Amino acid sequence: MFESLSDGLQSAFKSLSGKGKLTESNMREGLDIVQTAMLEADVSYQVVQDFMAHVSERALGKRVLLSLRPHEELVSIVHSELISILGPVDPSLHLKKEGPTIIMLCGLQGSGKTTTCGKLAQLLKEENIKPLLVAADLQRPAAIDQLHVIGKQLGVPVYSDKENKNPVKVCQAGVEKAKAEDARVVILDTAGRLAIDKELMAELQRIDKRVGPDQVYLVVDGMTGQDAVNSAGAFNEALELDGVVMTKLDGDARGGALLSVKHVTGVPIKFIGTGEHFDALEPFRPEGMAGRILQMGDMVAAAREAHRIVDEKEREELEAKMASGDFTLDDFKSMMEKVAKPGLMGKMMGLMPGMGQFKDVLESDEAAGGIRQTIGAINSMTMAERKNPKEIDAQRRTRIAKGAGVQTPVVSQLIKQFEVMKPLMQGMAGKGAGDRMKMMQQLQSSGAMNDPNMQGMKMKKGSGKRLSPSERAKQKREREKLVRKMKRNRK
Ligand SMILES: Nc1nc2c(ncn2[C@@H]2O[C@H](COP(=O)(O)OP(=O)(O)OP(=O)(O)O)[C@@H](O)[C@H]2O)c(=O)[nH]1
Ligand SMILES: [Mg+2]
Repeated sequence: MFESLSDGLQSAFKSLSGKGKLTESNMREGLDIVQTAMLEADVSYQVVQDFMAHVSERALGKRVLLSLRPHEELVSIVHSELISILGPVDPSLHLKKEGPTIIMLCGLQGSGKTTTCGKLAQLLKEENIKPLLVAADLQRPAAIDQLHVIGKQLGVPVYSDKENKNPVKVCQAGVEKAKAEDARVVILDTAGRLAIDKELMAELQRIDKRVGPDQVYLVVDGMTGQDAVNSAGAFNEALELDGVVMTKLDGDARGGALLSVKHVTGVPIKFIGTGEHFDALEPFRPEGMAGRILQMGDMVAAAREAHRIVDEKEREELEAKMASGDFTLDDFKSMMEKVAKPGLMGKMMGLMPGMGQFKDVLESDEAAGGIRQTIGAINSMTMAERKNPKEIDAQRRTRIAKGAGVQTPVVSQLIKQFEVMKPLMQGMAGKGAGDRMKMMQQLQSSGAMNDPNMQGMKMKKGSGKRLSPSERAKQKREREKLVRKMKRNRK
């Protein structure tokens, strides 16, 4: 996720860390690298300018320049400014007490609307809330079948009417069906188009007016850059969005859409899609995301992922252990054996603080070897050591490393990582998905939202017009020119 943006920011911090004494010009160099990284990630120019204005103002302050560790100060400034352009987020679906809550998903063609319908249904099911999906995409006959396939896979009812050509009528009938079947949430899967067109907007507005959805979410493909985000502005003007679902962040998204969308639509991202499977939807947490971008990891997401991997019964056992604080390295080992599926480990590691740099290694062919090393290290510990890794001193570490045929730091790293993880897992254990969401909310409101910069920050709306290929090419050329210029200036 956002590798080049992350790498760019890391090199900015590195450029400062080697300096003995920091001057304003040193810091400006570092800031230039930050700005280049943002532009190269295809973040909207307006957003980059606002962002840099805030970061520079803080980074060039005396306190930072006189600090002994200015690069760390810059990391923390960039971190908090990233959080402020991404949030604050309200992750609640605002379910009504009485009657079904209607959620409408809209967006450009192929952005992931139908898949997200399935993911939301799965999330609701995990919370024992009954959803019903409505096939309101009447543009493609296959769209209706696609939703039925998803419904079958998830065991969730789907309403459709192939005879009816009026999406408003289909949605209304779907809501009636939900009432009759006691479904608590109705999710409308609407039609996408290749470009913004008046007809589509009018159709969505008719559904909005006549069916009255409680929540309207825009689904945006996170792989696309800022030009896709421009179209988001038009959706917001037509529909008054309640939030954005940003999909495909598991691919090689550069981050442009992610960092620009709130600025353009005025509404923050509510959920992110991180895979094609139905469990790959996460409530969006700006501070977690800022952490991931800065390769500081996201423990909450890692813990959540871990919960999803183990099956129900094991999960109960594991949760009981975690809740009582009995979670040992032995349990960690059996968890490792489970997650030793290709790709999964790298994903988890990317989410853990300080483990970001191992992600590439773990995703390579050596992945299996790395996991084997860890498992081997645990295997050469005594049971007492596995129960109480705090007691493993330097001497024991060396012994364990020898026994497992690994370097001593492998063992140290493992113990450290386990100690960080344990209290967090204990906190997350025994909580339902709803409670976990609440915990995340608490985490979120724990200060990140008190940022004074957020208040009164005016949202500029995009024109909503999709750029033509030649306009896009021109924009790209200009951006590249700017980046080249900045690189030259640095030399
Ligand atoms: N990797 C990845 N793929 C995704 C994600 N979300 C959706 N997709 C894929 O994107 C493609 C399009 O998804 P759909 O859900 O059909 O998109 P849509 O917006 O309903 O498309 P239309 O109905 O044609 O407008 C499918 O191949 C999905 O599997 C995601 O978070 N990650
Ligand atoms: Mg669809």
